[in-house]
Amino acid sequence: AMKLSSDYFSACLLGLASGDALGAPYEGGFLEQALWRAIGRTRAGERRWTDDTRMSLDLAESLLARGELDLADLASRFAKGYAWSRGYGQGTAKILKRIKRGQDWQLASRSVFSQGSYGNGAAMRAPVIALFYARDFSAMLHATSESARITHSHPLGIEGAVLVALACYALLHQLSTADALTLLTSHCADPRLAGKLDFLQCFSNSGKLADTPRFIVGKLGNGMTAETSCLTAIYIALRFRHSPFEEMMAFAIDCGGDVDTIAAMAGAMWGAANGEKRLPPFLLEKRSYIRHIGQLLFDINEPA
Ligand code: R7I
Ligand code: MG
Ligand code: MG
Ligand code: MG
Repeated sequence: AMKLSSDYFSACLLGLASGDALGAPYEGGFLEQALWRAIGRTRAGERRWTDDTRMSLDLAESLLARGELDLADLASRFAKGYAWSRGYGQGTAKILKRIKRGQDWQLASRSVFSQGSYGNGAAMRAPVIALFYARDFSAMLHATSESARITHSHPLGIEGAVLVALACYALLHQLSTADALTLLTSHCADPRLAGKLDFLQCFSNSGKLADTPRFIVGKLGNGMTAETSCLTAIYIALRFRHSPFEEMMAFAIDCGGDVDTIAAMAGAMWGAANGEKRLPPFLLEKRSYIRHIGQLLFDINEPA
């Protein structure tokens, strides 16, 4: 089996939380940004992260406690972890409040969008599944689409999650950018996402690195939906995979829109590729706990 190291598992989760925390001040309009200036730091001065990291930790804790994906357990952890101040997506917030009140998760999951959400909420936590199933590719694919069911059963919500999990998996296993894109293309069915993947392939073949954030956003998007954010995050991670984290982050901020989530997804991929030593060491909420969870996700993959 390929050699993996716990450093890269921790870095994937820390990269996710770092992108989230560093991107959060730029999300939303004037009011949201003013609010985040007021509540975006803990009393100790650490940068707080948002729903993206909270739900990723809920998912990791559930997988580690149950040893497999257990949707009832995961739904109750998502509900317990819900807090208004983390800026959850509107649909997700409604679903989690229903579960908190005791409604069955399967009923709650269809209460907002009848087909399930096509937001990026399932994709933003998909890196955790790539880590938990780092040595079982087909289990990873299956668990990623299953894990979307509580909040994001829409085909686009699911497919965005699968592409993000695959990209994390590819970078954790140190695949080349060309091989990573081939892998993603072979698991992409939706024509809208496939069209954007074609764009990434062209970018990778041309070796062109100078495209501006404005141009990339025009091609790939910067929204809250899976369709308009997942490929943007994958592009950013592949383009900056050998560059400093701060450069990747600056580009993500310049892209605007759903910055915390695009930077969380790109940050997770970047961390999986680069390991902990290259991550910026700023004061981050629960940094050592997040590192510890990454180590546990590594340990579960170690052949006894
Ligand atoms: O996807 P989700 O959990 O979170 C998305 C964002 C991230 O940026 C987080 O950082 C947080 O800030 O929220 O939230 P959802 O509410 O499931 O989806 C996000 C948005 O996508 C919704 O609020 C809708 O505007 C839109 N959306 C839909 N609109 C119409 N019909 C998602 N699905 C639908 C739909 O089926
Ligand atoms: Mg968020
Ligand atoms: Mg938001
Ligand atoms: Mg967001």
